[in-house]
Amino acid sequence: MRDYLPIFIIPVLASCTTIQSAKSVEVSEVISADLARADGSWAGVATISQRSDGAFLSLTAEVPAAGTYGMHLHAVGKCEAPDFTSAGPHWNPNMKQHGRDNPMGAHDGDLPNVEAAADRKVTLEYKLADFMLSGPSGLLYADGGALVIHEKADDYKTDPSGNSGKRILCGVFKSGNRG
Ligand SMILES: [Cu+2]
Ligand SMILES: [Zn+2]
Repeated sequence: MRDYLPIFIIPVLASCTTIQSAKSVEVSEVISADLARADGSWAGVATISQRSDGAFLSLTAEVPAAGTYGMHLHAVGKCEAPDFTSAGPHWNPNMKQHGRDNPMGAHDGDLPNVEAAADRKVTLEYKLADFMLSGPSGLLYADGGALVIHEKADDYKTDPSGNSGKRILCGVFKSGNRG
């Protein structure tokens, strides 16, 4: 009987490993931004979760019409309607140019375009590369940050903002569940 024992042990160990890795994703911090339109009405929410496997942005929002819209993290946590210029330029702690298709790019705040169908809803789950919340290179450093959605698609190359036009939705990121 002793000779057969290892055969039984192996599947048990394998299933324990699976359970442990599923549990090991820990969320250390979540920040959120309520998005407002130029008239001040609520248009959705964006959250950034700092997890053990990376930082993830999730978004649910309503845009004015079906279409493609540019979206960025901007450097200043201030959304003053109606033009939201108060949110400043794209978040850019590494002093790059705009756009993932720009050889001199990209800004840390450059995000993929979002698309809406006839229901005007946009949703996104996106992993942010090399993202930092705090410290001198972090989004929340000094004056915080903002998520901005623009009236047109971002062309991913034209400095400084991808020809994405006016700012139509804006939300300020602030600290949430720390710890
Ligand atoms: Cu922008
Ligand atoms: Zn940019």
